[in-house]
Amino acid sequence: MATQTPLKPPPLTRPPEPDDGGAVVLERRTQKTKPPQLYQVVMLNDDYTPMEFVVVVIQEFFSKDLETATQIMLKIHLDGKAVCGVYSKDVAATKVDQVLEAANKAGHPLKCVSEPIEF
Ligand code: TYC
Repeated sequence: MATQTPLKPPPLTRPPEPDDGGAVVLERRTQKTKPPQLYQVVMLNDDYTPMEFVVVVIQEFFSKDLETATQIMLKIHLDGKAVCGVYSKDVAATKVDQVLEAANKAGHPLKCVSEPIEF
């Protein structure tokens, strides 16, 4: 009876490391997925929109309580702009649309923009 030679394992791409536990890593990949880009919604000051309207908008669309909304409004008034919230791209764009639509309806020139956050 002819003895069969056992199948040879494929050649290693490199010698096994002492801590391999017998496993052979054929290829190491660097992680490809990045966390999604976040966007901040920045509200801008103007000379005409009433402070009370801005406070209500910040409360309603950015889920802030009265005190926080008032602080953000005052920061915009004093510094020219302030961040109202940080979101994914789509949600930030929706917030901007909601604010601009509410301002247009009320006849106020209130503006806000969304911008990618830089780290
Ligand atoms: N500057 C406005 C005023 O004095 C108030 C205001 C605050 C307007 C914030 C816009 O985003 C704004 N009536």
